[in-house]
Amino acid sequence: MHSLVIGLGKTGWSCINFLIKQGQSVLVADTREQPPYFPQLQQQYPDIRVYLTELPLECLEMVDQIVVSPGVSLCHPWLQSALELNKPIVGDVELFAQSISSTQKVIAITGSNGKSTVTSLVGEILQQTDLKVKVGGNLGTPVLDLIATDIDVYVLELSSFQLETTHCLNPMVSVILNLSPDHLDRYPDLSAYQQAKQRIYYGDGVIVANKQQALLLTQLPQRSTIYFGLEPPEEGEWGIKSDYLMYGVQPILSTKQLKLAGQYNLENVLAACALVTPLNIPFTAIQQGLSVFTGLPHRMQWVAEKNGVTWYNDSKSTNVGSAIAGLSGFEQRIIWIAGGQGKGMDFTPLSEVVSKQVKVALLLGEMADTLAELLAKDTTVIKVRNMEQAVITANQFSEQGDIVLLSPACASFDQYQNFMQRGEDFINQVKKL
Ligand code: UMA
Ligand code: ADP
Repeated sequence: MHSLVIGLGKTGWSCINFLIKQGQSVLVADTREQPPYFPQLQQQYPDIRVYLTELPLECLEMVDQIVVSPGVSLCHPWLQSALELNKPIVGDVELFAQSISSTQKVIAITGSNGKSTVTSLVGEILQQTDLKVKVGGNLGTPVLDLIATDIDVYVLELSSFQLETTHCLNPMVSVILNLSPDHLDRYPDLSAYQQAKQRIYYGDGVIVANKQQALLLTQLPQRSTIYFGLEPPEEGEWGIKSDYLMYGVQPILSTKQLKLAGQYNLENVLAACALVTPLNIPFTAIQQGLSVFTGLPHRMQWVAEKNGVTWYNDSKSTNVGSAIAGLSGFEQRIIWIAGGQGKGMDFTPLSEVVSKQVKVALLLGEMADTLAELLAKDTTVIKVRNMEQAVITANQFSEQGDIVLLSPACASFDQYQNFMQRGEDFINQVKKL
């Protein structure tokens, strides 16, 4: 079998290692001049042919399958040519699905926001049991690097990009947490983005569904479904009643014992509970897991309190929906740092919450002008050059009782390598004050 791996980032590198171990012959291509794993490839596999920026058609003709990384759109001319040649196109998650044993279970999580939080929460809950568990996917560790024979359950965060090239993953249980516009630079419209996410329902496993998400509810397959929502639940559902997390009529945990703040995190917690339900684990494991989980860095992370002003890093807020959720979570006035790469999103839905909550908007990156023009009617807007200037300006404007929140509503790639680097920059600038 000859495979062409397209993309030499984290995923591509995991695919190359996996395919070589399987005894396959591999070619590699990347549209970039200097892809991240090029040095490792040259060192470990000096004989593998690599095509950078250009790919001759003969390469596509000569291989049996294309293994494409999530960062490369299926609309890219290389993939379009592959489709014309009827070459099978798969992603790393498909290779994973074909390789794991039928006794190994998969919990699959997608959605526009909350994926990483829910994936980690499910992992934390299952750590409290005897099950052998691995957690990864879009969260950071490529799925192929998780595979081991002794694993009982894989907990996978899956992006729409990964799902597009996945054909036979049959999760024991899967969820689309929520849907709001994102990645509209890759999809023609919201519906196409949703269709990519719907692929998570493939197979015959249990579905977990969010009762708050009307659009998603209309497109659920007719199968065994566990619902969750913020109201008191019906039998077999997860919900909230009088500040208690409930499974049907059974109280499980007081919400006061949760270390995660914000209404949207209650939804995340309920989703995690619903996802582990088919495993029939003891409720004590759920209680323990939920009460020790303090959240992930760069998601509404407390950074500092100075002169009565509290600073939060929500750098992972990379779309309009997550920024609205973040801003709505506070009663105090917010000095808001936002901007970055816009991914084709419509930012107008921000206006309402910005006019209510935001005292000053400090705008940076590629979207600074667009956001400033849109939001000038709703609040005071100031364009800033970089994070340092954003933090210094936020400090000047802040008064006792205010919140300073980095919740960019945009991707970071115009100024940073990723959202983590952006969050670290923010934290360091705050420390410098
Ligand atoms: N790229 C090119 N040319 C190529 C290949 C990649 O320009 O030939 C660019 C992409 O457009 C992208 C970047 O390189 O900007 C990285 O793409 P990649 O496919 O090489 O990414 P990996 O390093 O393999 O990381 C991917 C996920 N990245 C993306 O989907 C963009 C990581 O999710 C994931 O953790 C990792 O696989 C392991 O599964 C990151 C992400 O931003 C966190 N995901 C998006 C999101 O959450 O919104 C979907
Ligand atoms: P994802 O992996 O889908 O990006 P994360 O758990 O990393 O999700 O959270 C990213 C950001 O989205 C958080 O920083 C927060 O602002 C917001 N968020 C988290 N959960 C939700 C949710 N259930 N609904 C809306 N926004 C959310």
